[in-house]
Amino acid sequence: MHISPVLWQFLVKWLNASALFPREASTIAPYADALYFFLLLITVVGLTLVGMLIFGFSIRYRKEKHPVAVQVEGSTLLEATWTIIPLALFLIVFVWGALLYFRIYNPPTNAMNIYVVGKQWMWKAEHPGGQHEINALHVPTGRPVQLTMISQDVFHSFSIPDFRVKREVIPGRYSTVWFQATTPGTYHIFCTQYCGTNHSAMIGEVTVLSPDDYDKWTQESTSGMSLAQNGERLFASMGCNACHSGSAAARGPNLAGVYGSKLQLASGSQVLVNDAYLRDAILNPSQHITAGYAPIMPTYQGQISEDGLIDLVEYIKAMQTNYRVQQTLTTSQSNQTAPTTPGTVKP
Ligand code: HEC
Ligand SMILES: [Cu+2]
Repeated sequence: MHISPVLWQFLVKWLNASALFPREASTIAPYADALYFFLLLITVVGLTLVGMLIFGFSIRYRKEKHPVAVQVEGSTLLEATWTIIPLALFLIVFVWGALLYFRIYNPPTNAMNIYVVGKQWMWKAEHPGGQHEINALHVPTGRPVQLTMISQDVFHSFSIPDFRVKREVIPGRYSTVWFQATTPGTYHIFCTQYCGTNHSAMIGEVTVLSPDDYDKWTQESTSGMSLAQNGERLFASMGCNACHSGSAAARGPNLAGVYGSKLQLASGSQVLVNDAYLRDAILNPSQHITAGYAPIMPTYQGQISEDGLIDLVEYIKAMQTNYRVQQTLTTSQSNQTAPTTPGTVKP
């Protein structure tokens, strides 16, 4: 829907100034608000119409003028009118909402990915470059950012009202959300699903930086190890490379290039290997056996933290050739990775 830009800006400024309405700080925000204002508009029009009819009829058909009630039999025209107009309005809202939904839930393919782990009661953000943050998230303007989120305990819900972004964060399953920030500044992060005693303290701050400042921030706050590098270490220390050595004689399949591919399973079906599949393959290997291999991989349920799983997933994603794996085999060193304890950031 096209509202005049001047009217739109006036409306938004006025709402922001009255503190009734969050700021619009992402590319999707004006679109979400347009639908919201449309809903508000038809609600107000409907309310006014019904209110006026009640008022008018109660004067017109008052007791003095119509002492005896008259039964009115149906009018096809009237019934058709009050069926078709609301139906049309609801269909407009449905189609509009569906289009917006697909836009919000399908991240652009060039989106940069940041992991978010929710737990009672904090948000942890993990950048591919190895920057770890707690109850904070730094993102650049002008670039689509996808969040791959998971909970370590109960259901949470990740919300940035100023970006019009909100998505459930679920134990045992990755969910994603994306946005593109437009204006440098700081914005609230909330958990919008009651998740226990300190739910109200499960809040944080998104800091939106200009691309230059963001690059500066990335360099200054790196832990020196990318997620994939952490994953490489973990891969060695958990003994994954005993089977996934990448050599032809290995007992497990070569994991190089598996990410993003279609994997043939022993059951005959095919699966797309994405983050969720990799995580599941590590935790529940017996659920989907790769064709041509024996079901010998042990489950790692309860042995690797969500942070560790993210590291492994990032490592397998990054593993396009065997080169790194072979290197790991020869320099196999193990330290890593105790799950982060509350309040501390991994070094
Ligand atoms: C005892 C040998 C063994 C160990 C140890 C092992 N795996 Fe596996 N893995 C296999 C075999 C065999 C398969 C194929 C059959 C299946 O799907 O279970 C497999 C399948 C997989 C898959 C599915 C993708 C594919 O190409 O089939 C992933 C991902 C994976 N392993 C990751 C890991 C990680 C990460 C570790 C360490 C935490 C690990 N594996 C430890 C033997 C092993
Ligand atoms: Cu929560």
